[in-house]
Amino acid sequence: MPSLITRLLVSIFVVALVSCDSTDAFYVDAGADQTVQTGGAVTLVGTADSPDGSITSYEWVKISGEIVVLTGENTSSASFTAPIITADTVLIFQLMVNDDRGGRVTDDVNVFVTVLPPVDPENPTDPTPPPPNQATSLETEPNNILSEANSRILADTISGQVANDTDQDWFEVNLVAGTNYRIQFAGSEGSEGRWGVNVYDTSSSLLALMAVVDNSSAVSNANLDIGVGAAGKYYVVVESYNFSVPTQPYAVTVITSPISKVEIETNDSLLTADALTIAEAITGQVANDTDQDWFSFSATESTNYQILFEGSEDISDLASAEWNVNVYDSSNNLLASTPVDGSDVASSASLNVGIGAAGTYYIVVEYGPSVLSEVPTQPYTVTVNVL
Ligand SMILES: [Ca+2]
Ligand SMILES: [Ca+2]
Ligand SMILES: [Ca+2]
Ligand SMILES: [Ca+2]
Repeated sequence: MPSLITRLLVSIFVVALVSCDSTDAFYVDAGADQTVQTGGAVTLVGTADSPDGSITSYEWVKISGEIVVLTGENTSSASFTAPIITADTVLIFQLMVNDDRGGRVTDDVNVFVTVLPPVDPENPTDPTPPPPNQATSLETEPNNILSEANSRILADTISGQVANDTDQDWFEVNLVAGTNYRIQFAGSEGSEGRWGVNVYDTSSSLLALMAVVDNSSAVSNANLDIGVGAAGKYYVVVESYNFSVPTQPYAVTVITSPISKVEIETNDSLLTADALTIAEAITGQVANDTDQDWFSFSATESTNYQILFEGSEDISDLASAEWNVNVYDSSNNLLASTPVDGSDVASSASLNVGIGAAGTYYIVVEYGPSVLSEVPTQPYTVTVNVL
């Protein structure tokens, strides 16, 4: 018969083995790291297993980051609303799980909170907004004037509807200088209705306009890229375009643009011209019949340059729009000019200019008024190349 001490040692060894087993197989996983937009809903889902015992408690604790209110923190799945932030941040949560054998395991998870919507890493160049029925928020009427603007567009995809030819839907957005923004618009009309998507500053000056025409049954996505010269409040306004009232909902949101060069309004004079880099396209838009878009480039002596303009208005009956593309020297002398008819699917124009003296030269894009032509409603690009 084993001595008492031997029996005691064996018992301790067995207990140690069980304890060891229990801890080895007992695991918890707090889930994959997540990225959400400020104000978004977050659900943390943990998984845990104690093969030799049963789980007695879950506890989610935030161990780093802004204050949040957790619900379900004593269950396997906790949720909270991401804090409202002005700069990207990270929250770190820990899930602690106990079992009835005295085991305890923990795991951490990071939640990255971003000011702007996260860009799909699989498709970083052309993020597509969700269709209107998947919008995260609804417009709140009345939102028909600047002072009634809805204010959550930067945090949400908003779904709205243009009720009649006088309904304007105003959405306020805080933008900063130095960042390019993309207004993503989605709507499926399948008829003659069309939307006008406008950007205004706080003085109600129109900075950009895009008409969205959709005569197909498919969702029509349209992007309007803008840059602003000063930080502050700006307004995205959706309305019917040219009295063609759409009947279906639309979705609109604002994200950071994947385009590196976008015109910065107001750029309506030589002194406020946007600087171009040779061989790098810039995207712009002629907002109305008085909008001029000035772009400057540095030319070297005795060099020939190509000014390449690309734009198309070939959408429904808006095809009669026309641009003028002009080249000036720094004394405002017109060196070259061409109209661009937007009626072709791929409308483009190429102006070749020989530069005698080194200096700063200017390209000006504007509405080309001629018989029957209308103000363009679609974006264009301009590129200066060395010939
Ligand atoms: Ca509305
Ligand atoms: Ca409205
Ligand atoms: Ca413009
Ligand atoms: Ca302009």
